Amino acid sequence: MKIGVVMGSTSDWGVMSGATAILEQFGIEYEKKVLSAHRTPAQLEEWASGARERGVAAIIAGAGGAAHLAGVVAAFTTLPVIGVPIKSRSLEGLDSLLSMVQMPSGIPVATVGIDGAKNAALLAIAMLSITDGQMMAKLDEFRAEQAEKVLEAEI
Ligand code: RP5
Repeated sequence: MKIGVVMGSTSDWGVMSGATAILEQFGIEYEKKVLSAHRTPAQLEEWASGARERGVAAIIAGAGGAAHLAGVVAAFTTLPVIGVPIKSRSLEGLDSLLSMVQMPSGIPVATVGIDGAKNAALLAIAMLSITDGQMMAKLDEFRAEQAEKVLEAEI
């Protein structure tokens, strides 16, 4: 199983690379793609609707502005879709957040915080861990290391 990572523009990569870094840290295969809901709608449909057949287990979709990318992806697949609202130039990402998190009933997008690409990856990994014991163990280890850092921190 792999994770699909899609973003609306190359300008999103600075944030979205945070998700792929986590996936690499956990040794998870992924496919990444730049596709836009408004600039390349036909190609986005093809990519999203074929994702399950390509062995994708969950999709992380990052976009800024009127960030309809994640919602459109969710319209074309029944795989879980995790939305990453990207901080926009004019409204600090509030527009991205609201357009993702307020999906109308029936087509959900699990939305993380603004620029929350790392958490999106961790959420996708948690989904994989439901049926993958090795992934569950890696997540436990990640959490334990995180706790250790907090406890060791000196001020
Ligand atoms: C969205 O518009 C993209 O996801 C990006 O966050 C934002 C700006 O895109 P560019 O103008 O930088 O290509 O579609």
